[in-house]
Amino acid sequence: MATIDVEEVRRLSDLHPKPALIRFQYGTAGFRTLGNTLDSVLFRVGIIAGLRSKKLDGKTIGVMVTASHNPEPDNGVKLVDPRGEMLESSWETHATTFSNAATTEDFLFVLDAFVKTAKIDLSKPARVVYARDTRPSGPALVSAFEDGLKAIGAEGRDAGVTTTPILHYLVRSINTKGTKDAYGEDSEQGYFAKLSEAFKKLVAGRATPPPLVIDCANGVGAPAAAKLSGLVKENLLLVLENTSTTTPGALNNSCGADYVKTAQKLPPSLASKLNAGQRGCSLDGDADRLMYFYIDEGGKFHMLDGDKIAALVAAFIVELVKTAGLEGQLNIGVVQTAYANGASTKYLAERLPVKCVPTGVKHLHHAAEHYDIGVYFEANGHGTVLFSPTSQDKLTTYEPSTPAQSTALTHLINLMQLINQTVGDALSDMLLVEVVLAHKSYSGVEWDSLYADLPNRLVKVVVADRTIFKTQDAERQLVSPPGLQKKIDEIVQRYDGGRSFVRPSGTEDVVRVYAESIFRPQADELAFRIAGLVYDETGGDPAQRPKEFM
Ligand code: G16
Repeated sequence: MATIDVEEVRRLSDLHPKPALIRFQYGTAGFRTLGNTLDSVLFRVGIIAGLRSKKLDGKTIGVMVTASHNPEPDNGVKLVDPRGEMLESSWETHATTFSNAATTEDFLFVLDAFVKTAKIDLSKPARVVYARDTRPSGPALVSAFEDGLKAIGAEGRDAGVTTTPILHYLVRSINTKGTKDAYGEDSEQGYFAKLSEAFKKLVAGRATPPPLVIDCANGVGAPAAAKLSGLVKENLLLVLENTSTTTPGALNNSCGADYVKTAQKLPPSLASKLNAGQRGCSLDGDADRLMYFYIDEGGKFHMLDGDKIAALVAAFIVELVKTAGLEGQLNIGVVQTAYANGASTKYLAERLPVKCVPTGVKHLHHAAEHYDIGVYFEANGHGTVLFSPTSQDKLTTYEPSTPAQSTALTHLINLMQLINQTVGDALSDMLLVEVVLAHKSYSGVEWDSLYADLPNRLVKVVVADRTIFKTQDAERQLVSPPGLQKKIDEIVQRYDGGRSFVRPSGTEDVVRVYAESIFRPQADELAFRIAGLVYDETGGDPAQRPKEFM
């Protein structure tokens, strides 16, 4: 059995020393912090990606270098398992352990122990495909990562600068190539061809809608949306805004999906770009989240978030399944998190089974796999639809008995091609929304009127140490710091239809506070009160004490 080339690992590891005093953590979406502290993490991720591939008999593992919605100085990295899904959670712990070994010698010790306990056959091949977003810190981090691949003898395929969902697509396509589960051609071109062809079939014969304005967050979604635009222009005109991928500091700055969701406002840069009633949408920095919006005749901003996307899409799929004659034969369900607006949960639960899980696509994805067709969306616009192997078999072998059944069935089959089932994908989701709007002849107004959102507010609180915050019940209850949940409950009960919860972010050094109520001023006040309580009880940066934000 082959062994680790200890001298080579030592030599390369010495080039990527771990900074003292920083404790890294594989969080909600991998490692994420200031880009200039991540060099050693990237080197070690290269090694762990190689080991993961060896452990899985040479299957290709994905690695994405991105900090998604975070500001530009941040960066991050996450691993993608062979079917394009997030890394198995036990390996998240191993990745954290690797990243925190203080010295090269400590790292060699941890590495050797892990190879033995995980019984990794080092003679197996290792294959890794990787990509990065447009952040300036990306190239140096990729270079550190490549040293990690070299140290473990893994074969790397550089997918260049691309979106997170495209990287997930590539992983699955590479691993299923030539099998009955082949997912698509393993190239960016193959991805765009798959999506655009399915989209064209789904909207054939429908009226061309007014142009859709896309806020690309000045990130990697800009070049990707430009490629897509050229392929779908006969059916859908895309107007790309915030495409400055090389302007320092522009990424996610007062634009993008996270800005829209948190500020509940139109990005200022779009103020003169959107006519009344016209649809607009925002991507985030790596194009895995999507928020829609429109401005009404009175100039009021209306946000169509992940919950509204889930409602639109789930209702459409239920209708198609029924029309196809498959009602009762496919079990359809929706997965949300505690951030889902109470009104959306009510709307969906009246029609379908709805499950609530902790934040993080990995949790939603796994829960959605329990349905034949699982629709999952986080309120922040991150989500997709999964068709289980059973439903795929059923849909492809079912024999419709009427022309209407046949048409609905064809639409469902094309939807399976259009939807990126590996992970939330802003561009795929955008085409999906456009398909439903075209089929239903909905503008943003009709879509928005499916249900009325309960007024809500999301606030970030900078505290001294967010690791003291521990939750239970799908993050709806705090168990630590002790006694804080009781105080939250006491405040919440004073508000009509009040609901609030507090949880530590897994991607930013903050604690998040969510609040909703049946009246706008109360939702804002509740969020502010709870944020103030969290700050006062746990200590925080005085300059960052939550201020009134109405
Ligand atoms: C990531 C995850 C999402 C999560 C978000 C915020 O999104 O993929 O599932 O909702 O972080 O997580 P947290 O509240 O723990 O910071 P992205 O788009 O930043 O990769």
